[in-house]
Amino acid sequence: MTVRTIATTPFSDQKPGTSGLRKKVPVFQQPHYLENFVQSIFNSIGAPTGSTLVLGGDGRYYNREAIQIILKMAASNGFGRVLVGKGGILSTPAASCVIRKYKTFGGIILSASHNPGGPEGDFGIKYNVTNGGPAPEKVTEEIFARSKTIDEYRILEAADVALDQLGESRLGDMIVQVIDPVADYAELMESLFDFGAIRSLLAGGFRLRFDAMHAVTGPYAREIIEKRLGAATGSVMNAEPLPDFGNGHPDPNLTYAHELVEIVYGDNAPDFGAASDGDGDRNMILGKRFFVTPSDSLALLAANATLVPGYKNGLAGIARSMPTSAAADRVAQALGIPCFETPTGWKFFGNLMDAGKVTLCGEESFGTGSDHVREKDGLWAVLFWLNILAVRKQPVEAIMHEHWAKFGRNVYSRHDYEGLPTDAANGLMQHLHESFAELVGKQFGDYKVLFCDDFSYTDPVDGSVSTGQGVRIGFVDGSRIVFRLSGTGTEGATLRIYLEAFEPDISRHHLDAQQALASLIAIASEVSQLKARTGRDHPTVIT
Ligand code: VG1
Ligand code: CO
Repeated sequence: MTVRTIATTPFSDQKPGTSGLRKKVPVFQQPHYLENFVQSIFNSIGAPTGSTLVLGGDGRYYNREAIQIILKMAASNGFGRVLVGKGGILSTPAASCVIRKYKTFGGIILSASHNPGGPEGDFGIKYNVTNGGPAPEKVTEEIFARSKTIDEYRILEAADVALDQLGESRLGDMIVQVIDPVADYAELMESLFDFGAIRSLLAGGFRLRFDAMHAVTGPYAREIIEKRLGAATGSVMNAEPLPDFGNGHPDPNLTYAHELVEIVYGDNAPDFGAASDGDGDRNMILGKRFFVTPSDSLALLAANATLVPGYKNGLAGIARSMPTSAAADRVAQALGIPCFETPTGWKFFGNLMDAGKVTLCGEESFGTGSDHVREKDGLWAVLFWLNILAVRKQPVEAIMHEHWAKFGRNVYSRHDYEGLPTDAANGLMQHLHESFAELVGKQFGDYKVLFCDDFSYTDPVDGSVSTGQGVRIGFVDGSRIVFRLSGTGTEGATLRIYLEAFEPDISRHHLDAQQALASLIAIASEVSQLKARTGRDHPTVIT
């Protein structure tokens, strides 16, 4: 086996977005494209010779090919060992768990998360650091800088590694250790939650459906929910991971998880429904004919955390991304703990968790997690809910209404406009920036603008500053509209409009969010000149 040094030239578009580098599969299949990025990672991170790396992905199209390339490159870049999930599979939270448990130098996760897969679909790659979390901005910036000047990469000339049986094999001077992708993660879940109580709940006739959406969580959910917790066989649906996710869009929301939604809103509905995304880090929570918004879910988990063994001593603090509703802030205030507001993307939570400042974190984009790993964790959120339901023995809807009665309701919705021409989307954001001065103090019906800004964040742990994180329009009554452009898409631009109004009046807590937010939705269109600039007046996806 010989190490080959291959001459290459840079690609100009390898800037990691909100969560790693995501591109269409054919882009990654170009000669040297993946290799350039992987070598740029290795060139930036300075792993000492003999270091251990974790490697796995969500099983989407091109996962296996990419794993073979990365293994051969790791072997020629001084790594001593790679822990790779069997079949090349590791969910994002499981990868984080393995990095932490075995104290490896870092890990590479192959995923484009909730984006569709297949030969014409999306692929992605990201690097996670020693704490198990996504590389912080200073690391991703360094990787991007290296990618712009790269002129060679190193790869071993060798036969492909067998990935389908557990055990160790040698690749050059490096050991490839194929691990069970589920075992360490399942053990961690068992250490946090009261599996006995959840087992009794399920044995008592409580019915649930978990939709793995033909993505990575199938094997995890089968092992944990059906095998260890005893849910009826078939409770986990679409459990077979497929390279194209069965032609689906593995995004757990009311639009894309419609098969589950029909069951949970249909006759003979189960008591609980949940879904996860392509790489297993997102979650959607449903009760019988009832949808829990991710922002409310974070708040509810925080308010009930001490019912769960892993959190029985309470929380150090909570963090939420800026566009996430302030429901969690109200709980934090009641608990007398801090609540941090960070930019979008899980990488901003890592420092807060490492410093012991926060225990729970969440994003409105169906992301919830805690300091048990350093990624958001879909199945963890589902188990957290099940543990609470096992203790409280009330329906999801009743628990949520009780929560609102106590804390008030932050009515919330996000409207996404996908596939916009990039110029139109940039122009709209530019227009908003130019309107700040004119908007402040302006009255729109019942709503008066209190402030406008572009969110920037100073990390309280390392002092790093992140600017340009989304335009906020805050109203006098605490309502809010936020505009952001997505950093995970691979086609045109996606505009996200986040809408939030606080409703203390219990007699209005049952209202549909779109109705309750109608005025804010109209204001958002007006101030952004949405129709004129994009030609659209209706969102692609509403969550
Ligand atoms: C989106 C979400 C963000 C999330 C990110 C990665 O980013 O809004 O909250 O952290 O996806 O999630 P953006 O830049 O498109 O808004 V995942 O499950 O795709 O890793
Ligand atoms: Co994801």
